[in-house]
Amino acid sequence: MSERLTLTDDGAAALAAEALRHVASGQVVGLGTGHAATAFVRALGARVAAGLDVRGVPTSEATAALARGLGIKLLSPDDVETIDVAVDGADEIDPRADLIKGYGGALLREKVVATMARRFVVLAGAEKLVPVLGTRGRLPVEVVPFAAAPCRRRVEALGYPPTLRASEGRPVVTDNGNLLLDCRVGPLADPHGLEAALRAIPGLVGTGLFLGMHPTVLVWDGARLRTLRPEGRN
Ligand code: A5P
Repeated sequence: MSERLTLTDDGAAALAAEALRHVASGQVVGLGTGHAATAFVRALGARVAAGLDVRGVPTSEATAALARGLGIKLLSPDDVETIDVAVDGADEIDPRADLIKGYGGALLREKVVATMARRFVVLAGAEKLVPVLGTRGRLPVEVVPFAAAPCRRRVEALGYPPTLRASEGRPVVTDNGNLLLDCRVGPLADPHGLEAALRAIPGLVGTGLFLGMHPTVLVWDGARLRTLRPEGRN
């Protein structure tokens, strides 16, 4: 997959417009994080300004601030039992529509919201499609600060050298007050096994593997939009 291809603002807007077709008045909507999700939140905000009645459950403080500014009323996972539809981006999408997420750092809240949703809609440029998860070489995981060092050692021992995510010389702190390890991976032969192994590490509270969630994946290929037909699903 070419790293040169990136989702243009026009592509993101086209994906966002299509995702809006999955939203109805009165619904609770999960609001993702990142470029594509931001385009959706902006499009949803325009609809809300025109009278659409929805509540949003944001996956990050950045998305919450954006949505609030657009007049979208917000709820937290505490307030609702289910979310009608969640809309988010992804960093890798395999042919079964399993995902890697978290390059933007919001993986834990994103997974909470996605798993609460009756329908999960993923918006992505075609550059995010990979033959096998891990192809882009990076899997983010979230760890509590107290356990950062042992988590690093345990992840390294599994064979996935981790790098503490930093920005301007300081560790990146998530909206949950945690730290991020970017694990160096290759194409993953057994993502479910890796998920189980990682989640067994005390202090590791989330991974960027989004497996078996059966999202509806909308893909922008630079000229047109299509819905992914996942392998193994009717
Ligand atoms: C945020 O943590 C991520 O999971 C994003 O959803 C993902 O990185 C996709 O973002 P873009 O739409 O910005 O590529």
